[in-house]
Amino acid sequence: MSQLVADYILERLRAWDIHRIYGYPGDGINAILGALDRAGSDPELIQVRHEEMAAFMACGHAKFTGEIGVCLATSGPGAIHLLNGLYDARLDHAPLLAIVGQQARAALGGDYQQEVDLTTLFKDVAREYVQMATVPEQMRHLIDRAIRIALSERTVTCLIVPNDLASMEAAEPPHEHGTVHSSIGYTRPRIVPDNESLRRAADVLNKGERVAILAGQGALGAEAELLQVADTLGAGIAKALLGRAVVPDDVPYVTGSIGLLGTRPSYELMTGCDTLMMVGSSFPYSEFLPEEGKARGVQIDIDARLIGIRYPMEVQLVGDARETLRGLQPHLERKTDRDWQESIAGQVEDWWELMDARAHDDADPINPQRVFWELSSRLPDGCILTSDSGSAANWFARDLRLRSGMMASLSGNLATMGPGVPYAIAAKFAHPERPVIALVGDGAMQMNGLAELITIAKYWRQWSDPRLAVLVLNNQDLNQVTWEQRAMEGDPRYEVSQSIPDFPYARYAEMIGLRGVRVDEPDRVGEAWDEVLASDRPAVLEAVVDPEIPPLPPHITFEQAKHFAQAVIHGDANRRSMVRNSLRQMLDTITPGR
Ligand SMILES: Cc1ncc(C[n+]2csc(CCOP(=O)(O)OP(=O)(O)O)c2C)c(N)n1
Ligand SMILES: [Mg+2]
Repeated sequence: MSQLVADYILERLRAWDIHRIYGYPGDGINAILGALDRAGSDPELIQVRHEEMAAFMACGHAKFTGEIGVCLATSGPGAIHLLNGLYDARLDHAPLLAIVGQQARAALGGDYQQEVDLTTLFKDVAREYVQMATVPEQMRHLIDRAIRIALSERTVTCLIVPNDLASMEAAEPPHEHGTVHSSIGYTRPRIVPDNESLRRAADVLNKGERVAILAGQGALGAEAELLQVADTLGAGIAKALLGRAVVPDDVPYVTGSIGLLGTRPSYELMTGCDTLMMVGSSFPYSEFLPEEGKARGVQIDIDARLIGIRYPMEVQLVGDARETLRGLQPHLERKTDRDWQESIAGQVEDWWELMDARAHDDADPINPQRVFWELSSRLPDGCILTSDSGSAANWFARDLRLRSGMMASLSGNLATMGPGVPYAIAAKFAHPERPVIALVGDGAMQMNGLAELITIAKYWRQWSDPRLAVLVLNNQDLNQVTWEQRAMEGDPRYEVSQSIPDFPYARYAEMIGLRGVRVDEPDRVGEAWDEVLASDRPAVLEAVVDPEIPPLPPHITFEQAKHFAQAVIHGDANRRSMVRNSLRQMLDTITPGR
């Protein structure tokens, strides 16, 4: 039976075990859409509101499954819209294939309508592989290579398909000179360092008296191994944001997140250690790592390009985190002196008490930390959390006690606004039986989250467990940046850029058939969570929160305190409540000696 190139593309995707595509139509991909229609629902097309969201969803799919995510957009404007989501995937090493349409081959180079040089446009974000198909015989290896390269390099690849080509008859490459004969399939190799390197690493770790472990997303799936190594070494474990769920927060020596959004115990762990082991992380901020020369370094990463670039490492182990930790374990000696780990555990305990106290600090009307504190004890088993960029990311990083079996992600390296809701949608499609919770600011909701609620309203009935809660922090402010302006520039809040309009998030949710709960009293936050987490359909929890609660770093530097004071002196419009609400919090975070 004859088959069009478009049908062939889908058949090949199926052969690669790809069954879902996030996309948006346009005449550059009409042939592919026709083929999707003929294909029934394998692969199924999930229709989004905006192509950037399709890219975020494909990225979310990759992050929550370990599989490749696929998105589809039309030529010109559709392709351009994908870009930010593709960069999000690229920077966080999520494998993703973007399929985009293009004008007919005969028109290319003719300043034709919607003609954009897509190969050049995608050359940076998909630099490992971006190709435009020109003849049907090429299609097989273009797909095979785009997928295999995305998976093996954990990156973004792009396939550009001119619309006339997609509706031509499909053809396999003939057995002759100048053709390529590819095949499907990718098996992740077992990558482990040699024994000599493991022994050298163990020697460094055994000699250390105060070992700190920093784990990132590369350590996902290595929970047991990390905890065993940390136990043997009497170490503490701090987590990079993308590794938020690598080890649970109810382990006494897990210090939580690191960095600007991190915890004080993580900061102390890094500044107090004499040996640092980084596992599957490329956490960028050196001021949160030990000072050069103060600690010996061991690093485990699957990608040699990412080793030894954040802190000088004495032993570099290129390998899979779990396998490498397993290989390391027999060489490690159990530390008899447990003081270091016990002191870490003590700090962690104090920290959680501080979080509790902070969550209950007065605010007008609700302290955002209270919203997360109330959620923390209510997190359903096996839930998946997504966070947007903004103040929510701080509380996501600090205030939630994740348990084993949960998943969590955000835009780690690009730190873009917008992925909170689309990641959550992708999580529901990938794991319909698990409750999903998105933590999003009102700015991000207005940027795109509100529109993607429509996607949720369209699809939620397909999910076996309908629970998808979207928390909106209604503070009528682009708060994270407001605080950055204060703390980093010493500038007062710039009303023109920072203030955003109020919007009835909960009522809007109700209007489109979802559940909507609005809460503006601190003591009602708990029941509001109970309600949305028990809802028979996706729900928006709109929490009216105080923008004057500082999402400050765990250690505030003298410089930042000075800037903050300056902002106040310069007449920050909100200074009275700001001073009342935040000075105390700031003081209890100042690190002695800084
Ligand atoms: C696409 C994009 N634009 C701008 C920024 C800069 N930025 C980071 S957080 C933020 C404010 C987010 O505001 P909102 O979503 O309301 O969250 P809040 O901090 O107020 O809780 C901005 C503007 C960004 N990270 N990404
Ligand atoms: Mg806001």
